[in-house]
Amino acid sequence: MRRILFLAALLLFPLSARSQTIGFAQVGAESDWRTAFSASMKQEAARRGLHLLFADAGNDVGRQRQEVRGFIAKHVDAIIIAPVVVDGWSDVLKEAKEAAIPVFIADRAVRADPSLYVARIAASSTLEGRLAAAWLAQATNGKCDVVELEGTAGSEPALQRHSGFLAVAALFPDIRIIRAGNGNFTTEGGRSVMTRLMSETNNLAGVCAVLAHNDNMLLGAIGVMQAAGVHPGRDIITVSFDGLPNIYRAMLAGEATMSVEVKSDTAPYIYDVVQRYLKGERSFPKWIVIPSALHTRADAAAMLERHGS
Ligand code: GYE
Repeated sequence: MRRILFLAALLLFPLSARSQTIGFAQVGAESDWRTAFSASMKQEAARRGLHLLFADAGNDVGRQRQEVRGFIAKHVDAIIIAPVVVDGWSDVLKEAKEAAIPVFIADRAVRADPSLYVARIAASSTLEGRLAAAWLAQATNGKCDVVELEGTAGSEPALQRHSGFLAVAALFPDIRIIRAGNGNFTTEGGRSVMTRLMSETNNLAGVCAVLAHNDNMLLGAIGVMQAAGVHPGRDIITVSFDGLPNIYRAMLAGEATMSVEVKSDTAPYIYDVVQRYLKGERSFPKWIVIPSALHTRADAAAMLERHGS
């Protein structure tokens, strides 16, 4: 009898009282944005009493797929993936589905059958690119030769910021991307690609703006421009994405012009969806969009304050 009571108690023990184990497959640590996002995911997991398995893929999608397979083998309660690149996910997502482990996509997108994951919680890189082009068109009366610093090849923000920008820029025949190069979303990558682009354009002769797919690449590029006697923020308009403290500092120093802020403290939105799912809720929009907003020097000081720095 005692034994039966014990078993019954075990069965009735509410699932929510058990610590949930969540596997999070993170891209890497390539940028300030990424570091801030990782911190948000770790802090919020601790606050909610979630057991977080955190895997840093070092920007390598092969390694990231293996890490997700490791989570499946451990029978975690849920998996969150911030995918390095959009392609190559279908098999792993099917394996998670077969193991009945729900998958949530955070930040970057995947190109896979949407029925293979519960929902994506992320900002719209397309909208960010459009906003950047609309702002630039207005700032330059629709006339601007642009040099573009691209993020990781095949990653959703690099693809969509580029195509979103082009979609609006195409409405202005005198806005053109005249050169582009890949800086992998890192400060060092921004430095090296800018060094090459400077020599190809005779130190940006005739160039009106630098469009960087993230703040870190732009911060690297700013140093290179300055060393060559070009003054970003004055001679050259700068447009970037992320909106983290270092870019607002550069704006206040007159070295950067505009950044589209991409929220990085998004863990509460993400875990809300995951935990609601684990409690039994089943109807979620496929894409829960986190809004992005544009900032210039006019509100750089206020933004720094908001970041507490
Ligand atoms: O803009 C960049 C990072 O996926 C939104 O990845 C993210 C991007 C972010 O490396 O700094």
